[in-house]
This record gives sequence, C-alpha cells and structure tokens, in this order.
Amino acid sequence: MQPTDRRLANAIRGLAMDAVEAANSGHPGMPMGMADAATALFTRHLKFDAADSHWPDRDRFILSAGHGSMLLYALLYLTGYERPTLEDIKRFRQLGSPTAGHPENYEMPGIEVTTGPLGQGLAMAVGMAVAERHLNAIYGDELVDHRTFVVAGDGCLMEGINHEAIGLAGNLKLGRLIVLWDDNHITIDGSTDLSRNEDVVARYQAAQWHTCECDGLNADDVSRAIDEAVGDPRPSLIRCKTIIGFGSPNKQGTAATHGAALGKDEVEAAREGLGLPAEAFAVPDDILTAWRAAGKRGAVDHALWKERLEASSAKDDFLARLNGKVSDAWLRPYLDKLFADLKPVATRKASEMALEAINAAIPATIGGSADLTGSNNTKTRALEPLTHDNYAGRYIYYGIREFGMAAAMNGMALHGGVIPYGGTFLVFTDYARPAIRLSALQKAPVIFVMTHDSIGLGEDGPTHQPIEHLQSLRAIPQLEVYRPADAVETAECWALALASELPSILSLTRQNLSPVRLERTEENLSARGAYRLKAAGKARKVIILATGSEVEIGLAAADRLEQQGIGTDVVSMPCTERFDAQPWDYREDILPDVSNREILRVSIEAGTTFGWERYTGLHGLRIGIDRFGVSAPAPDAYAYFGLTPDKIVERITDFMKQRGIQ
Ligand SMILES: Cc1ncc(C[n+]2csc(CCOP(=O)(O)OP(=O)(O)O)c2C)c(N)n1
Ligand SMILES: [Mg+2]
Repeated sequence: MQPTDRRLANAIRGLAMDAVEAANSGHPGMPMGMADAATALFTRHLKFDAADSHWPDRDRFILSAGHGSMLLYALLYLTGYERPTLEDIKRFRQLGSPTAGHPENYEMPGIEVTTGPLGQGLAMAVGMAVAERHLNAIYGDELVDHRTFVVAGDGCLMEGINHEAIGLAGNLKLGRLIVLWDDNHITIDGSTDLSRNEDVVARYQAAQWHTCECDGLNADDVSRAIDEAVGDPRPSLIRCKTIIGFGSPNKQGTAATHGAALGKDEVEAAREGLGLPAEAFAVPDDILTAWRAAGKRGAVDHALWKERLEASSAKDDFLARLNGKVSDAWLRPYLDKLFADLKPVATRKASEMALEAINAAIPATIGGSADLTGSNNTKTRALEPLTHDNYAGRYIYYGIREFGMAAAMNGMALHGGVIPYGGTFLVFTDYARPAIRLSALQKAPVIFVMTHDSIGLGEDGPTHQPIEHLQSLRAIPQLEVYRPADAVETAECWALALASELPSILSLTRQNLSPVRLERTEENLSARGAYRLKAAGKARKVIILATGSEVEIGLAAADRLEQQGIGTDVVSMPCTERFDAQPWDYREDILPDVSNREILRVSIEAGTTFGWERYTGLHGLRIGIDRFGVSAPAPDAYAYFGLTPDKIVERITDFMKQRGIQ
C-alpha cells in the first residue's frame, strides 16, 4: 500500500526534530509546519532528478526561510541525493558537515542558493526566474522550460527587500515564479500581531501577483493551489496556512518551536503522536522507498530532455553558455583601438566603451541599472530592454531597487547561463550590501558597476560622495574590488571581472581622467593588483600608492618631487585583493620591506585613510578624506581636501622634514 502523504511528511518532521535535538541547536518549527506542503511539492510538482542535481532544466527550489534548513536537508536525503547522508544529518550544524546551520550552496548540490538572511532567497529567486525566461527566449521550450519555487516565511515577507523583489517580478510578469508562504502567524518574538497588521495578500495583488490560499497541512489542498498557480500567467503567492512545530503536542503553534530543540520528553511525545518509529533518525522502509521513488519521478523527463539536447543544433552553444567561461578575445582589438587614440575620459564612460566590445563578443551578459542607466553608462547601443514581452532582451531596468537588483543578479548568476552586471552609485552599495555579501559568500560571479566613486562626483555633495565605501567593500572576503585609473585599466579590470569566479565591483569615476597608461603592454598589468606605473628617476625615496582618479594626481606630484631631487615611484593599485595574492618577490619589488625612513610610502585615495597603513606601514603617510564630503564642483572639492599635486608635494616634503628623512 502507498504510504499516505501525511506519513511521508512525518518523516521530515522526525528528521528535523531529531537533528535539532542531536545538535541541541536549530529550528524544528518551520520544517514541521511546512512538511506537508513540501511533500506535495516534491512528490507531485517539482521537476527534478535526484540522480543529477545539475540537470539544467530542473525546477529551482529556494528555501528562503533558511533557518528551516532541516526541511531541505530532509528532502534531499529522502529523495536520494548523494548528500546529505543520514550521517550528515546526524551531524547537523557540526564542524565539517555539509548540513550547515543555514543552507549553503557550496556545501551540497541541490542547494541552489545560500539562504538565512531573510528575504534574500525570494529576491534571488526573482533573478532565477528572469534567467529562465531569458534562456527560454533564446533556446526555446525544448531546452529551457522550468519553474522557480520558493518557500518563504513571515520574516521573508516582512523584510524591505520583499517589496523590491515582488515589484520587479510583477512588472516582468514572471509567471514561472511560485512562492509558498508559510503563514504560521509566528516569528521569534511571538505572534505576528505584535509587529504586523498589513494585508500581505493584498500587497502582492497590488504588485500584480496572482494569489491563492490553501490548508498548508493538507498535501492535497496544497497541490490544488500549486496547480492553480502553475495555471496563472502571473507570479504566484500561495498562502499556506500552517501551524509552526506541527506535531509537537505541547509546543506547536508557539514561538517555542521556532529555534530551539524541543526537548527529550516533547520529542518522545511527538514521535508517538506522529506514529514515528521509537528510534531517532529512523525512517520506515516503505516511507523511504516512496520518497526515493519521488526522487526518480523526473528521470524520464530528464532522459527526454537529454535526447532533445543531443538532437539540438544549439547543443554546443547551450552547454558553453552554461559552462560560464568566456573568452577575452575582445580585449586585444579593443586596446589596439584605445591606444590609437588616447584621450581623457571618465572611467564610467571607459566602462561603457569596453562594454560595447564585451556585449558584442559575449552574448551571455545581461546589463542593468537601478534607475541610473545614463549615469552608470551600463546600457550599450545594441542591448534591448528585457521586458515581459521581450525576455530575449539583455538590459534590465531594475528601478530604484539596489538591494533587489543585487539579489536578483545573484540569482541569475547562480542559475547559470547568464552573466549579470548592474549599476548604481558607489555610495549606494550600502543599499545593496547584504546582497553583495551574499554574492561573495556564494561565489556568485556578478559584476557591480559602481560609478560616481568619490568626492569627484561634485555638487551632489556628502550624501552621494563615498568615503568609507571602498575600504569597507575591500574588507568583504571573496569580493574583488577594482578601481581603475584610466580607460586602459578599466578594460583590463573588466576582463579580470569577466574571467573571475568571484563577484567583482568596478569603482568608476564621474569625472574625466587623463590617460596614465601610455604604453601598450602584452600583460594585463591590472591582474597583479598593483604595479609600478612610473619608476623613480633618482634614488627612490618615496613610493606613491594611488588608485583610480588619484593616480594622475600621484603622477603629477611625483614629477614635482623628482624636480626637487626626490626619486619617486608611482604605483597604481587597481585591486588590493589581487596584489595581496602576488608572490612575495613581486610584492617585495613593488613595496620593499624597509623602514619608512629609507623609503617613505604614501597612499592617495579620495576616501577614508582607514586601512591604508597596511601598505604605507604605521609610519607612512596616508592621504585621503577622513570626514564626510562637501557639496561643490569637483575641482573645488579636490582642492578643499588637499588632493592636488602641489598640496600633496607639500605634505610629503613636510612629512619627510619632520621625520628627518633625507
Ligand atoms: C535579515 C534577517 N534578520 C533576522 C534574522 C533572524 N531570524 C531568523 S528566523 C527569524 C524569524 C522569522 O520568522 P518567520 O519567517 O515567521 O519564521 P518562523 O518562526 O515561522 O519559522 C528571525 C528574526 C535573519 N535570519 N535574517
Ligand atoms: Mg512565521
């Protein structure tokens, strides 16, 4: 006899309780409340094949309520993915186990994205659904025809990013996106009445979503609602009415089940009530067999898909797209053209020039901006808008939704087949920062085009002038921050960003910059992170380290110092992360390990000096801006903060005199 859906769901409940109990840490309530809904989704609707977690046309499942990680781990185990094993589940949340506290995409296949910061899973799912429709428009139903399912909690729907994400999805009419809302009326602090009285469903409807409701504890009813959602052309919100911790006789329906082990006695009572075996982690044979069969449901579809791929004339192209590697063949001819006609240009404009070549050569790029297209210079001529009636377009008008944009880009990158880049002002990385952090943590190779990168933006003043931003972004692990000094470096940095497996930030100027790289090199010098742009003419007494717009100022200052007999190197440092990764010899050559009395190191960056002592040494000279900016034309702002060659020479020579440096 087929086990009932409830018995299948109870296997999830048992594993969730037991794993949390063993770890004495974790969240049993959410998996127990959503077990029936997840059973309906995984045994009847979700297109997947547990034998191949990388099948490109699988439906994507996103557990946005990442604290309920045991729901996902139980599903992956029960349906027969390679990992987690039962041993992994027994080691829930322990060092070295892939069953981390929250699902991490790099731990196990089957985990599409890293979730835990509430709301971001749903926002990434929007990007996944965009990537699916875009690739569908190119490759057709025969190769790309899948859905994105999300399980989200009250928290995901309260977070501000929810507003951005659903607005974007509604406007793009992403009908393949289906969100199951775990409407359990509970968050950590207690009843949702404590903090929410909005009509969530009406809010989704206002954003042009389809909505429906179901009894989330009844797999048949959930299944009916999923069918309804699948049938509607709009993105769907399914309100699943559930009870948190369902099955825990004394604690269900209360916040007590949210994030703590239920306790030995309560687990025993729950086990009895749910008809689970007495032994912890035990799954009855007939239940496991039924689950494993569900894990193979998609095998036939998968085989048919493979046949279609083999027969498709687009096969090689499709596989190359998914592989994600791109050629940098555009770079050399582009640089040839650039060197033939070097002239002052803002690096945001230089980025656009490079993008003209990149977008023509690499069809996988999808550009966009958070309503600053004309300022970020992210839209090249041939790119058509990606809209609900033209998913083949390659430019997304994200609207004023920096966080939503960044999260959607993460989703697109992790879906695969597309390379998202998107822009806003560098100062508004603050609005996107939680998603940028997740780009880095997940190694999602997205490219942020952040323009207006200093006081050089001028009159918009301190609210728009980044100060602490570059250094705080450099502090994020696994993120490459580039600040190119001219058009040549901008092209080099674009090539590095496109080749990288890590996310990148390009920090670009509003104002024009003079060319500083006047000679053609075979090597991509920016790849070293820092390189000697000008060698000291006289005995080297000073090394100026500068980035971006301050490199030309550093060069001018160096000329004046040389005239005074002070030999000065100028090092351009477009990417500190890359420099740090260079071999010792190289770093020693650029920044020799001698005292600042012998060779004074000076950093120049139009932002905080915080952290530059890493390169100048504690007794070096750090020139920057350790306060908020000013509203003034850019040249006046630079003069006000002493970021002019004359002022810098004065500071360097004074500093040398005070410290008795000859
Ligand atoms: C951005 C963010 N803020 C706070 C948290 C901490 N947190 C984890 S779960 C949770 C409550 C979420 O409530 P709900 O989504 O209703 O989950 P349930 O209690 O129903 O499982 C909070 C505040 C988080 N993970 N992410
Ligand atoms: Mg809740």
